[in-house]
Amino acid sequence: MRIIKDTTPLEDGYRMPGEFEPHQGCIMIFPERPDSWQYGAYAARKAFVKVAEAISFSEPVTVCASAAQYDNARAALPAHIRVVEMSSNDSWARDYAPTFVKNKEGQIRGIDWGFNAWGGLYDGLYFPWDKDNQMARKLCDLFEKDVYDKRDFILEGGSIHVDGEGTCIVTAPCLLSKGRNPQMSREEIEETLRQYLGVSVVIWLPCGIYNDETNEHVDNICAFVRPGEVVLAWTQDKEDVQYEMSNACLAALEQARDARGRSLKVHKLLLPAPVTVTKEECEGLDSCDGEPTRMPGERLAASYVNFYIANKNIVMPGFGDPMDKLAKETLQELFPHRQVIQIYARDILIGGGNIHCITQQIPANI
Ligand code: KQY
Repeated sequence: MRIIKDTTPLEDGYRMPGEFEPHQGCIMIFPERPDSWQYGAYAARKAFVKVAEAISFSEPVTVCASAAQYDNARAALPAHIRVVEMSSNDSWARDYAPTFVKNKEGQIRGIDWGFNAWGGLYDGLYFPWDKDNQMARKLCDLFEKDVYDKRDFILEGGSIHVDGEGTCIVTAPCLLSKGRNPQMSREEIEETLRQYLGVSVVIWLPCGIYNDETNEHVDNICAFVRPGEVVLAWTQDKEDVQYEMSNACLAALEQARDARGRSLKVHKLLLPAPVTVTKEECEGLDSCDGEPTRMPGERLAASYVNFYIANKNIVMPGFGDPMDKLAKETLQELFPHRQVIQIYARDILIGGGNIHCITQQIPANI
């Protein structure tokens, strides 16, 4: 594996493909961390296994597990899913597995962004994060991909969505947060995204999902379903704090033009009723640096937008909410050539993210 420091993907003719483009596989990480996953992570593991199985109908899945969890992961996952021992601090493959880019010949390279647990010592979510930060490079080695060293720029995979045709969507509270790249201006951040993702237009949303502890990652509020079309997390409840937030995002999307000069078609994906964490769930979580990880009644950032687009299916969360059915139908209409599989994901949500956050696609080399 070559570590590339002197050129950028744009200079070398690489771009980040849309998630809806063909994949050669998907990466996940087995859950273990006791202040993220309640009661020994047993329920979370079951949900992760269901997600891995659903994706494996479409594409090969590799699950990384610590030495301590290797036997459990191997026993819990079917034989056709590869398990490799790799240490990490937690299980968010979207955020610290490599972002992969591709050139016209179908060659794939990885990007190793800096990772500091969503805000480092300023407002990060745990310490240390050193093992997470090593994963992109280790995974590029494992998958035999050359890797761009961009550790001097803090970015998580869940904070970007691209259409593969030159457009990237981000949220301002995340990309401009003080815990990530406070020394950089918005223009400098945009230029970095241009150079590394091979995009020409960056669309800035003013916010994400209420109480999303990632500083409001885009992958919980808005996602491309194909070039020119996005889904946006939506509520009709004017009393909900999310109402203004989703409306502000709609206004930004309606104003925007993508890299090809198109206006975006926005499909609204209604949210479930607010999901809050219970006292019993909180009691199953270890404290984080001596502080309670979650407080009973805390609202979790539940959103159906946090789905994964696999080659032949869509793997989306359900919350045991009456809206689950409508959300599934909406995504099925938007992806008529993929089968939508809905997985009960409360046990992933309690960790602070959802199905998109625990997966990272590797583009196909075609
Ligand atoms: O990408 C994500 N949504 C990850 C959030 C991690 C939270 C750690 N508890």
